[in-house]
Amino acid sequence: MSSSGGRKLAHVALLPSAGMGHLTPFLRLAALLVSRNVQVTFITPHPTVSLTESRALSTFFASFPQIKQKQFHLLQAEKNSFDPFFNHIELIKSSGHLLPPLLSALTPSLSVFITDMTLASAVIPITQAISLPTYVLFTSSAKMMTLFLSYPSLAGSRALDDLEETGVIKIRNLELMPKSLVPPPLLQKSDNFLKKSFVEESGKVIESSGILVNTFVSFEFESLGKINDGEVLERPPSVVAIGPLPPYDSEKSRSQLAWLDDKPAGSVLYVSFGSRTALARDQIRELGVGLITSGSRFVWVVKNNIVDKEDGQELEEVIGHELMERVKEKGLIVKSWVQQEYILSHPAVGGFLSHCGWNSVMEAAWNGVRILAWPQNGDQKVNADVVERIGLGTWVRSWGWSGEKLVSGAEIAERIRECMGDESLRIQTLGIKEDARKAVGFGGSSDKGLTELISKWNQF
Ligand code: UDP
Ligand code: G50
Repeated sequence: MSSSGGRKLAHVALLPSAGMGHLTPFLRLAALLVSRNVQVTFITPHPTVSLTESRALSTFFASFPQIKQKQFHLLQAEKNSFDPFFNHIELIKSSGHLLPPLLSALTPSLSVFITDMTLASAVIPITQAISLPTYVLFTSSAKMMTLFLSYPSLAGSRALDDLEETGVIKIRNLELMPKSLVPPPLLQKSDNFLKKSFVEESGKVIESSGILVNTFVSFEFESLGKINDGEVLERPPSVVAIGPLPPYDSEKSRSQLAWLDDKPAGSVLYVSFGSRTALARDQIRELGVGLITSGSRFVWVVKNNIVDKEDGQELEEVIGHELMERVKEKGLIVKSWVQQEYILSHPAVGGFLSHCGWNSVMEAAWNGVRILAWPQNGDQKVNADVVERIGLGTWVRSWGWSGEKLVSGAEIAERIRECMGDESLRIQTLGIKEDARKAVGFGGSSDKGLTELISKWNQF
C-alpha cells in the first residue's frame, strides 16, 4: 500500500492465462486500473505460447512505463494435451509454487490479486495462505459463467446423464441453456481437459473475493441477474460486470491497413476466427468461394495453423491459385496477425464474420459492428446465442460445430448478403454501441462497479 497526498492507493497484481484471448482483457484491465490511479504490477508467465503474445507485451510495457512488469519463469513440463494453450495453462498452474517468493518481493505490498478463471485452483490456495484478497477476471460471457459456476454440481448429479430426454441444462429447476449450446467436451463421459478444468477452477473461483466479467449489464442482464440473485449458486461470490474493457491507445496504432481507407462507410466485411481457431482446408476454400460470390468487400484473416501464422503453409497452396486471384478483386487477404481493434473501429467496416470468441463479441459491440456468427467450438455457441438474442447479429445454427459439416460457398454467400444488407440490424447495432459506451462512461453500470471495487481496494 502506498500513499499519495495522504490518500491510500491500492497496489494490484494481475496474472493472465495463456493465449491472446486471455492476455488482451488483462492488458486492457491493467490500463483501465492505471487510469484510475491504481498501482499495477503485471505478472507475465514466461515463455508465452505465441510470438503475438510476447509482441503485445512489449508494446504494452513501452506505452505504460508506470506499470511494473514481473516475469514469472515457468517450469518445463510434458505436453499432455493436443491444444498448445491448454498445455500452457497446465504449465502455469504447475509452476504456481514459484509465485509466493515473487509476490513477497513486491513493494509496496499487494492489496489485491487478480487472476484468470483458468488458473484459480492453482492461485487461490497460494494467495489465501498469505491472506491476499483475490479476484477472478472471467474472460468469457456471463452466460458462460452460469454454466461454469454450476458445472461441478451438474457433473456430480444425474443432470448431465438425463440430458438425452430433456435436452436442456437445468440447475435446481432453473433452465440454464439447451444442451446444443454447451461446449461438447463438457458433455462427454470420458475425462478431458475442459471438464477437469471446469470442475477444479469453478470450485475455487467460488472461494474468491469476487468475479470481474468483461460484459455489461444491458448486454447480459438475464445471466448476470441469475447469478447475482442466487439462482445459479446459493451464495455466489459478488460478480461485477466491468466491460466492455476499452482498448488502450497503443493497440490501434500497432498496425494499419491502408486498403480500408478509400472504401465506402460500412461496406467491408471483416472475417476472422480469432487467435486460435483454424478452419479445415476444404472449409477455407468454400469460405473463399462464399466471399467472392457474396459481392461484398472483405478483409479476410486466414489462419491455417493454431499458434502463430507466419510459419504456416502458403495460403495459395490452401485455396489454390485461381481462387486466390479472384479473391483479390474484391477483398484483402491477410495471413499475419492483424490489429483487430484497428479494423473494427474503421468506418469502412460494417460487418464481422466471427467465431464469437468473447473478446471479439465485446469488440464488435464496442464498435457497433454487426456479427454474422459462425461459432466453431468451446464457449462460442453460448456466446453466439447471446449475440443473436441481444440483436448484435445473426447466427445460422445449422452450420454446426467445427468439422461437423462442410458449409457450402453458396450458402455462406447468401448469409453474408443478408447480414450486410440488413438495415434494421445496422441500426440496432449502433444502439448497442451506444449502450456499451454508456456502461463504461461516467456513472454507467460498469464504471460504477469498478469504482466501488477500487474504493474498497484502497482501504485494504
Ligand atoms: N485478434 C487480433 N488479431 C487477429 C486475431 C485476433 O487482434 O488476427 C484479437 C481479437 O481482437 C481478440 C483476441 O485477439 O481481442 C481473440 O480473442 P477472442 O476471445 O475473440 O477469441 P480467441 O482467439 O480466444 O478464440
Ligand atoms: C476455450 C476452449 C473451450 C472453452 C472455453 C475456452 C470456455 C471459456 C470459459 O476458453 O468455455 C472457461 C472457463 C473456465 C475454464 C476454461 C474455460 O477453466 O477451447 O469451452
